[in-house]
Amino acid sequence: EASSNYAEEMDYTITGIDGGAGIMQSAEQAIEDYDNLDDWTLQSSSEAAMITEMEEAIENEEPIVVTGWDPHWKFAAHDLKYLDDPELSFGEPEDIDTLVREGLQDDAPEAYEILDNFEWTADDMAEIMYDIVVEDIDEFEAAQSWIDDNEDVINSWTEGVDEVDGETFEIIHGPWDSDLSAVSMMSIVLEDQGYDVDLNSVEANYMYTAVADDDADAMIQAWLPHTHGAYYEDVEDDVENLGHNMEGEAALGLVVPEYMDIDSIEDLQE
Ligand code: PBE
Repeated sequence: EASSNYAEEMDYTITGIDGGAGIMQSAEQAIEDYDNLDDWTLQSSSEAAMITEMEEAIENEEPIVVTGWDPHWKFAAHDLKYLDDPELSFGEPEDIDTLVREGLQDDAPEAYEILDNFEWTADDMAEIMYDIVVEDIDEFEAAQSWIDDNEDVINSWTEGVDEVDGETFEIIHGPWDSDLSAVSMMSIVLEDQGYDVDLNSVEANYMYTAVADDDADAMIQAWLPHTHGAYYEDVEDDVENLGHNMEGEAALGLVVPEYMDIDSIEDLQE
């Protein structure tokens, strides 16, 4: 059978990303939840390194299992599929929330209102991400061209909001392409409003503590309730959640190339 050597060929390894990512905790959970994964290990690296390994495997039509998520450009660039996850180790499709520091409404009511109004779709985000990574366009250029094409959407966030005069505003984000696309877009929107926006990238858990400790004004990539659930729980009382900016479209799991003839995490060999 074609699939019989997959596990050995992959050295019983799931190719992951940076250790702080929520999806890595979910993948460790999957190794616990599925008996057939007892002998498997999760390899951590970075999103870029994972993608390189995945693209090398695809080039050679070799098997590979990676930690994968949506929105993400990889599904537009390659034929990939999620493995079924009957144990829900990776949770159900989830939301992406906007979190701000306490007191922001008083200190920066204009930014607060825009962030409160902010909502978009997985397609919107994937479009910017694709331009940045696949088309190799500068992130702010890619974000600007999405903004130019979506004036109505932007107006629905900014309508009636006063301009400000060069106040600084700090957005904290994680080290992934999804975050980069979203914060590049929001930084342009806030700069157009008159803010001087700083973007800072940190490991996942520090996004949450930064907003809770007032070291950052906002984060716009809280993947909840599952992926960042543990990080969120720790700071829930010390941040303000402005609700979903994307609803029910964030999905996570183990992802393989279409040519692998398995469909479920349960099909990975012991
Ligand atoms: N991700 C992208 C992140 C959230 C956004 C799925 C890699 C994570 O796992 O924490």
